[in-house]
Amino acid sequence: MSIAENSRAVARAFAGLGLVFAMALAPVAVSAQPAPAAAAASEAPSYSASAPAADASAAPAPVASAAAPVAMTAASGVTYVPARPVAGKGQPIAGAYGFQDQYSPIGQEALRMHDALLMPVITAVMLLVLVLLLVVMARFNRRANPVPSRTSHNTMIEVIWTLLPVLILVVIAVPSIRLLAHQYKAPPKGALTVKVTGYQWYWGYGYPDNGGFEVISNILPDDEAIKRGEQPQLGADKRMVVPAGEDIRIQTTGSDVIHSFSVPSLWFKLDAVPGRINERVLHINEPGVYYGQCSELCGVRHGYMPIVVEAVPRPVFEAWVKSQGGTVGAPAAKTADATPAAKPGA
Ligand SMILES: [Cu+2]
Repeated sequence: MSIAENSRAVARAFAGLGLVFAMALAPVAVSAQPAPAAAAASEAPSYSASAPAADASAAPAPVASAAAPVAMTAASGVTYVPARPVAGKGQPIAGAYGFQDQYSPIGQEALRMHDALLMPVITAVMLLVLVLLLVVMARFNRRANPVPSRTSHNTMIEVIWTLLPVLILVVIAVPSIRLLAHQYKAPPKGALTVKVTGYQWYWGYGYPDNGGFEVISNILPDDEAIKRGEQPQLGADKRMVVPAGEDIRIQTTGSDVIHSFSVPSLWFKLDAVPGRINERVLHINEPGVYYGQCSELCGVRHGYMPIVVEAVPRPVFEAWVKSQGGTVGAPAAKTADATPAAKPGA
């Protein structure tokens, strides 16, 4: 009798929790979406009020004089001028939490999955467990329930607590595997190749399709970064310039130890391993400046090798390539610089 009573009580609690589960799921699913945007909006002004941005409003002209490589004019008349970063875009925001806004199709898909699926599921599971714990503490403590039940099985409950997690995992698995497959998509034929080499402790950006030149990118001193409107420790003297709106083949390798090429706002992270080439597609939706850092502990100056990716329209990119002594549209350039980087330790 007490067994039956007990199992009924637990079943009732479970049914009630199902309701809580459903209720928790609904509002979170709705509210999760606007949250990051709201956070970004509320954080943005506080950032723009800080020193670098105030400097930015003063005049864009000093940048040109501060930046070493100034306006670069190609024969076509299109020029490349290093763009000033926009507060809150492609870089961290002071005091913010959560993901940065995404500027690549993969990033947007992944962030959507996080906001609309993973967070609601995690929240609902957490609330369910919390409520179950509270029910157990209130109803089955020694005072409220002096004679404990000796129930050892309840088929219904066991079926539920087996099936429910399986269903949740299936629901998560479908978009998760789809996202994974999208991230492994091979670059299309003819995609621009940029070879990223991690060095102790700076980055090299090689353009094998454009004559094989390599741009060496070092961290800027804090005062210089601030002068250029960049955040301290995130600014670099040379940027990885790429065309916006097209698939780019990024290949990474390490010259000495393992580094990792990572740009959070592009949902891009790829290890740079000595003696190997890793490859992934990078697609940047719109022009802008996007910041990242080495994300594999690589030595004492690991924290001082920032990544600055600047996406520009195609004609501007070609102007920049020419200004670097590179070539545009000549596939013959492939021979120049296939894999010179790996210098395996003596
Ligand atoms: Cu590194």
